[in-house]
Amino acid sequence: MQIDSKQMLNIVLFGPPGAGKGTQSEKLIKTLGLVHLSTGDILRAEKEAGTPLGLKAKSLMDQGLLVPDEVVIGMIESRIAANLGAKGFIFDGFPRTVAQALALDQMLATHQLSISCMISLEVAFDELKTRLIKRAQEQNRPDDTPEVIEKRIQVYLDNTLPVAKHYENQGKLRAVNGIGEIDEIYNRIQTALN
Ligand code: B4P
Repeated sequence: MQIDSKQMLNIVLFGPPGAGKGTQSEKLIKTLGLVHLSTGDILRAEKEAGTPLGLKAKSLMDQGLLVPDEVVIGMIESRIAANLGAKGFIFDGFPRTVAQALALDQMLATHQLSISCMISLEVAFDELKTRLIKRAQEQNRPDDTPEVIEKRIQVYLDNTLPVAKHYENQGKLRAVNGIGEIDEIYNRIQTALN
């Protein structure tokens, strides 16, 4: 794994919608003490607060579409700048397009930082749909309806999957089987990080 000159551990947690990025991030931040940057969580907080950004994001998110690159890039940029003394970052749900990945690499480079590795959670689409429909019943998220789930998976295939190739080309991609018990998957991630 590549650690930058400032010895920060910067992990991209990657995967399709419902792969368990948020679930595994929670465990990783506890053990590794990294700063958690989840664009999904930040956007949902903006939505709940009814900010102009949240209102703009709401209709896109509820349709399963991506929020514009410049919006999410700006959100991440300010949070990196505010946490330069941290042990490192977990980027959860970001980058979701190649343009976001290029922007992330560039903004880290301006602080002499870089991505250490990308953990890609691999989960079959049937399992993703089952998980998200279950979450819809538990949490009532408007983007977890069957039609919107189909759209989110299509957006993932069209726009997000090429991001894995971007980090594979840099020798940073680690694929992890994302099916099984949550602790079992977490152990696989730890093995991949070691
Ligand atoms: P996110 O919040 O990133 O949502 P996600 O992909 O659905 O979630 P995740 O993979 O984290 O799944 P989770 O752990 O919750 O994005 C939501 C929306 O925000 C996007 O559609 C987009 O509109 C917008 N957005 C976010 N980032 C953006 C960006 N960078 N650019 C543009 N737009 C952006 O797990 C899902 C469910 O599975 C949970 O219920 C969990 O309990 C369950 N689960 C987890 N692991 C399991 C396991 N091992 N077995 C069984 N169930 C499991």
